[in-house]
Order: sequence, then C-alpha cells, then structure tokens
Amino acid sequence: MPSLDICFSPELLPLYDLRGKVAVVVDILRATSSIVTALAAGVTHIVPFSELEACRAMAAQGYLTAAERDGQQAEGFDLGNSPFGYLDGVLPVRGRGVAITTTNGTRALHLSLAADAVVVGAFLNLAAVAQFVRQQGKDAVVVCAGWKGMFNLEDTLFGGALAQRLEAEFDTTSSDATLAARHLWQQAQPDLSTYLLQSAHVRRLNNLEANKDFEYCVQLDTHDLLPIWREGRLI
Ligand code: 3SL
Repeated sequence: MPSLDICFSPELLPLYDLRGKVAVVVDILRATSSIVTALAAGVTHIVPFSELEACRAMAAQGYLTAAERDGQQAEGFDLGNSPFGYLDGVLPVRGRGVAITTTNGTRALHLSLAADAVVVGAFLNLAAVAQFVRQQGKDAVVVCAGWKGMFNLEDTLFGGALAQRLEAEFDTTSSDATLAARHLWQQAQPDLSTYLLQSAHVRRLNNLEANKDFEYCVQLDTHDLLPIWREGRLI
C-alpha cells in the first residue's frame, strides 16, 4: 500500500526523499489557493519564482507579474497574492500567463522538484488532489510551505484533510507527521474557519485587512482543477 507523508516545513525537505513520489505543495494562505483561483479564472499558465527580480523581469515577455512579501503586494508588480486579484475584474487575466513570487509558497514549489510529479494543493481543490494522488498510486508527500521555515496550522490541516480522504487506499498511520495532521484535522471539525482564527498567519492577514481572503481560502472542493508542474510552469 502506498503511503502519505507530510513535511511540515520546507526546511525539513532534506530529510525526505521525493524521488519516485508525488509532491503536493500547499500554502493555503494564500499562494496555492491563489494559483488554483488564477487558473480557474482563465490564466493560461503560471511561472513561480523564488526571487523578486527574476519574477519582475517576466513583464518584458508579456507576463502579468504577481508578488508578495510579508503579506503585502511588492512594489512594481501588477498583482499581490490575493485570490481576488484574479476575480475582481480590475485587471483582465483571462488568456494571460502569470509570473509569481511569494514568501513561502513559490519557494516550496521549487524545493519539491525532485518528485516524479509536483501538484498544487488547496482546500479549494482538495477533491481533485485526492483523485490525482489516488490515480498515481505511488507514495505521496504533502509539502507544507509554512511561514519562513516554521510550522503552520493551515497547511498541516490540509495534510490531515487529504489523509482522511485517502485513508482507504493509502497508509496514513505509519508516519507520526500524518497521524498528527489527522488528529489536528479532527480537532478542527466541524468549523474549520473558526478553528483557524487562532493561526498566526490568519492574525497576520487580519491585521492587513485580508480577512475576506481567509474566508475564501478555507472553502472545500470549490474547484475541480489541479495545477501540475510541467517544464517550468504550472498548467
Ligand atoms: O508565503 C506565501 O507564499 C504567501 O502565501 C503568504 S501571504 O498569505 O500572501 O501573506
């Protein structure tokens, strides 16, 4: 039986061998939720960057550029990291490519490229992620983007939710990390949104008046879409 493991922070990735496995990269607040939303809104593809300058330079190739540092839109970019940037119609996004860099999410993506397949997970597309991992039938690791190397509640809860969806076909009990995430997920029921109010990043976003983003990102199964890494881009 294949296993589902959870890496609580990109800093722990050197302890995981991703080769031959599926990596599900997750940054619930907000990078991976925004990436799912962008593709659903008609963005053709997304190129993730770790560094601001390389991302900004993509404007010359016709890309929309999106950047966040410490929760705020970085200066000189078209978009920040709010999913509503792709929904509010202020900037037409349909048919455009987007170059994006965020504090933790895009870094976690780049650090996961040793895996056989790299996909983007969010609560919004949880069912699509579960279906893909099931179809692949190989070991999978949820890579939590965390916050500047630290553990966070929301990405871990996604790992617990995915483990619950896959428990019939995957070993979700051999890894203490997966067990802990499952326990946390149970603890967060029946009201994920209220449970997450204690999360450090939710408090950070609320201080930035991004509580609308938080409520949006904790919705389950709203998008039947799976961003997958192919040749340097997410499609
Ligand atoms: O760290 C990240 O990648 C971001 O998702 C953080 S924020 O929600 O945009 O502040």
